[in-house]
Amino acid sequence: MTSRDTIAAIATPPGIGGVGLIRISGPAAEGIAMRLFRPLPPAGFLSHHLYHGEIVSPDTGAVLDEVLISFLRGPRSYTGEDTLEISCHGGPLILRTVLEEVLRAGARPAERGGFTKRAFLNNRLDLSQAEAVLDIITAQTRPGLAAAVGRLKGKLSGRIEAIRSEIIDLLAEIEADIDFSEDGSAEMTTGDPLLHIRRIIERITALAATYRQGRIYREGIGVVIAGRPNVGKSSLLNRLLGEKRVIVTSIPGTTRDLIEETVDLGGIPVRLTDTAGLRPPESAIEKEGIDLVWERLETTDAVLILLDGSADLTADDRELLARMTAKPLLPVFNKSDLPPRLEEESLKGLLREGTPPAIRISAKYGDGIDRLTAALRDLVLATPAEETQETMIAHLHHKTALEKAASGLVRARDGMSGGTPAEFVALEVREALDAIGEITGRTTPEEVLDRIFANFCIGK
Ligand SMILES: Nc1nc2c(ncn2[C@@H]2O[C@H](COP(=O)(O)OP(=O)(O)OP(=O)(O)O)[C@@H](O)[C@H]2O)c(=O)[nH]1
Ligand SMILES: [Mg+2]
Repeated sequence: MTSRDTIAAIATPPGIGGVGLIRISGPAAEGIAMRLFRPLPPAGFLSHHLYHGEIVSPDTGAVLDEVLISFLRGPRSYTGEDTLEISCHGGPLILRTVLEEVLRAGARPAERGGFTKRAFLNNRLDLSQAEAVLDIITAQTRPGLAAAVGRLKGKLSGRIEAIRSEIIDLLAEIEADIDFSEDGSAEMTTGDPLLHIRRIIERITALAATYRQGRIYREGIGVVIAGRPNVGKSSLLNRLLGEKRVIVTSIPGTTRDLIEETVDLGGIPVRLTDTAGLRPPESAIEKEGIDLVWERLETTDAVLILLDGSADLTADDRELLARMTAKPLLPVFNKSDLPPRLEEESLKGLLREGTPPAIRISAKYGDGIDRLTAALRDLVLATPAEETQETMIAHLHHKTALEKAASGLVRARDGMSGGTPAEFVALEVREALDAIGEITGRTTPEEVLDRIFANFCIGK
């Protein structure tokens, strides 16, 4: 596919910067350069060369900016089309003015993800790779970034294509049987295809199971630090951040607002929220703060319950523990530098089964923080570090497509062993094939494509 129209957008973020980039893709790209750029190279623009000059308004002759431009002749460009890139000075007014001239010269404003969508439609990238572009831009940690780069390089596509080609082989086996039995000469041979289908189902299920991990690496997870006043919640947030972000005092009830900061815990972006200490409030302000905590505890992914390890459990501690029944919890005993009063035993009967053992730390002096971050990581990931998958799916619609494919194949398998005619078995297998194709974009409906590219920024 080559587009008939030409799109243009500012590709750098809004604001002031050293350089601002305007990107133009489509058949008018070269004409726009001819119209706006001076001095024109005598032999025209060579592809993949850099030209230094000015953008001049064709109407007024006014010089708008001194720029560097490059013209990339399709298909050797990101979108696969003729592409013009204008590097201007990075000021919002300059960029807007030059973009307006570009639009007047024959381009239209690009929609979100317009360039990447063209790259996809022109087969420069498959859909999972196009999505990886967005994942790279929004990655928050190194492992998340590495996984996204792997997807852009085609690691996921490779696995999907391998599964697809196995399904195609399977379909061929089944359809060969259909042809065969039309002669009336043979019944369907179920031995081989059945084994084959089981193996494919296993591979699909294994890939679908990487979603939880992939999503956590991509989006991160929310953890609320909760506890009664003065147990050291704010001290812990500061410790995990490595800076004095929040006020710490010995006065109970110091923190009033929810304070959210993202930390990188072993590669997972964790949004940590420091909260007001939970107790019967002593003022209207404190009550507001505490109401916010209970609300946030409803929606968070996991809770770090902080207890003062140098004191006995109080009624406020018990109330918090009693109300925390539904979320993954990590109990933490703070102030390990002081003589201990709390023991694991103290929590007996107060925690849900499966809650990990308490970690002893000193937020003030830093003891036990490594063990705490490891335990938090295990809590949110629920898988040990060494089991991290190389290829992870990170988008819900990937998981849905894989599950759809697996259930089609399960129906085919059951049909096959139950003696269903091969034509019907083949139909189920075809459905599975279509579902798998949605991941790489072979069979993805237009509205799903639109939804995916709408998440991109303009200019990408
Ligand atoms: N000895 C000791 N003191 C600590 C430790 N962590 C925090 N503290 C002290 O405990 C007091 C309260 O600390 P904060 O971090 O403000 O406690 P908080 O839970 O945020 O309190 P609120 O905001 O009132 O709910 C301060 O005086 C801290 O210095 C620790 O590990 N050891
Ligand atoms: Mg505090």
